Amino acid sequence: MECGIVGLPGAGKTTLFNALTGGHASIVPGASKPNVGVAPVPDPRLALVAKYVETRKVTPATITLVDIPGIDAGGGAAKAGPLLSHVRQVDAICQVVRCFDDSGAGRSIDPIRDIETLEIELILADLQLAESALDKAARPARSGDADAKARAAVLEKALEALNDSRPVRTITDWSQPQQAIISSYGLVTAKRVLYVANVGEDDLAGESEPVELVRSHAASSGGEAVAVSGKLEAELAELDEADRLEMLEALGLTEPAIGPVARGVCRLLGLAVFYTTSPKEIRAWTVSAQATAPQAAGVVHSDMQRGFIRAECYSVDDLVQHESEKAIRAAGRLRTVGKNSCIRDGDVMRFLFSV
Ligand SMILES: Nc1nc2c(ncn2[C@@H]2O[C@H](COP(=O)(O)OP(=O)(O)OP(=O)(O)O)[C@@H](O)[C@H]2O)c(=O)[nH]1
Ligand SMILES: [Mg+2]
Repeated sequence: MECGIVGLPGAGKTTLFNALTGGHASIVPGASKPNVGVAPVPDPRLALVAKYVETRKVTPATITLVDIPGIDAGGGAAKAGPLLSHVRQVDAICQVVRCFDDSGAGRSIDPIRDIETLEIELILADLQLAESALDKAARPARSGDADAKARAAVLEKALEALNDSRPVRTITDWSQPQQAIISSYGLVTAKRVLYVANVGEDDLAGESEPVELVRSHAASSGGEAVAVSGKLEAELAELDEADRLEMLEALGLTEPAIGPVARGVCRLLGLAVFYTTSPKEIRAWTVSAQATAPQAAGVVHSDMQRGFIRAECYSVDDLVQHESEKAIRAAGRLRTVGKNSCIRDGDVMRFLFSV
């Protein structure tokens, strides 16, 4: 799963990126290149699987983060477009919204102003991309090319929203083929948004009014919101595990920010997690919660999807209760699922296949 980090200059994107990935990207303003890093997704259920199933290696699911330089108000598509080219292919967007005091730099706290300012820039950049894509599709569409006609119709509908200052994600009645077309263009406003309210050290619980404003904005626009102190989290990421846990507890926090951020992105994208086990490796995978068993197999290996026969599954809860795969089988709790079954979040799965 991939997530792009966007926001106005100085919102704290790179600080958050460093905190989440344990990276050391420079936080001097005016960077021109994106930072790319990978963060493991914390998962208590994976730890439980590893507790009961013997293995040599435990591999969590990961989230790839792409931190791009700040997009300025009034920069226009010419400025935002090249920056956004780095996040066209990601699955979701994290929009960092400054809720910490930056009055030293002469900036007041006004998260809704900031959210709307950035959104205008994103809409302008998408407008330019969609218009030029429509230009390209128009001629073959006129001469009867069915594929180009379908693309032109999708782009026209997207442009109608953008011209009306609405993000493309507000269009919710795409057919499945149309959804595939719109995704292929990588319009940033077509992606789901996790708003990250970057709070100061005086509001670690995220209870201040600016954070509430971000939450209600997210709720009313089909997004999600989490409150995180990027600066504090970046400091935490520098500590070793024991010191980090001690400091988290002293601050009244239960876990580092990657937890709520990763869960927020999973909820936004409607993802489920499943596990595979072997003596070599136990591993967590993410897949659409609507996926069938063969589609889940395809996340592990395309051969497993192609040659899918059936899958044997059990829940992590069953594993905790029965303490071994053998005992689960003996208790009749092992389920066999076929090609048309949907997966269940939190299942341990073994795929039987033949190619
Ligand atoms: N007090 C406080 N300061 C923060 C926080 N997060 C970031 N900052 C400060 O804000 C400044 C900008 O942080 P960056 O992480 O570089 O922000 P950015 O959004 O990546 O900025 P650009 O890439 O230039 O757009 C730095 O001086 C940070 O130390 C925070 O949670 N609290
Ligand atoms: Mg930055």
